[in-house]
Amino acid sequence: MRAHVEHYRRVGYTQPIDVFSRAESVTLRRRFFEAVGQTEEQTRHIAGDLPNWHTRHQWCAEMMRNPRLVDLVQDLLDAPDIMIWSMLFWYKQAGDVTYVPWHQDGAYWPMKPVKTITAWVALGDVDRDNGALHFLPGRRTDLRSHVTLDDPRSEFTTEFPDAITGTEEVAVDMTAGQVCLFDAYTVHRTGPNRTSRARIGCGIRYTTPDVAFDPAMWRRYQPEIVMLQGQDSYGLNPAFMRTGPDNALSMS
Ligand SMILES: O=C(O)CCC(=O)C(=O)O
Repeated sequence: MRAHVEHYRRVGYTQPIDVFSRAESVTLRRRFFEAVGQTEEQTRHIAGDLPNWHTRHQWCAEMMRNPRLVDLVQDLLDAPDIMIWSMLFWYKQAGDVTYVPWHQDGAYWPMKPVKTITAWVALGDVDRDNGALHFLPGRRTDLRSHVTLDDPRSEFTTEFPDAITGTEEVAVDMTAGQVCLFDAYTVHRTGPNRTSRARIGCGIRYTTPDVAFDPAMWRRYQPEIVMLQGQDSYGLNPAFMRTGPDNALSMS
């Protein structure tokens, strides 16, 4: 078994894996700043989510279709038919005090069954000081009910119910262009950005066509599903199916 699959099956996430070259990651980062109208030198808070650019920007569609990435996702999903249902940019501008509390993604998602591999792409170097991913290692198959969290610095209003100590968690430092993959049951968080370097991550959510999304339940953003490879022989999500971006900016 490939080492990253073995690691993922044991602890719920992979070690950082080289996918995009440094040059590619520089281009992705530049495209991101162009799209949000900011520069590396002058970063600002962006209110709200940055969802589903895979159906809006050609460079994002190319990122999610990167063959090295799809190969990794296929290993973990272990299925020939793969679709992407969402892409979310996670942006922490320089000095961003907000954090993402401990959570399981699947606890928020109206999908049946709950099945997703997230590929979190580092568009720049990421470490504990600027908001790295932290995991609670362990492969889980249950979702816990999250409890209310009343903290203006938290990105979410609920969090994973169990207290987690510093000795249990693992922070994952990444270099630009690396990818960390994890599943919908894995408990994770990110801290604030205490540096003058913007931290940009892109979470690409992959699943399989046997998963049904509940159209009534989505509030913050809706799934936008694009088939990556294989076939959708289930047809469970007609309201969310898309073909791809209409914007021609490519990665180069
Ligand atoms: O990058 C972040 O700040 C949070 C990422 C996250 O929680 C996710 O992709 O599920």
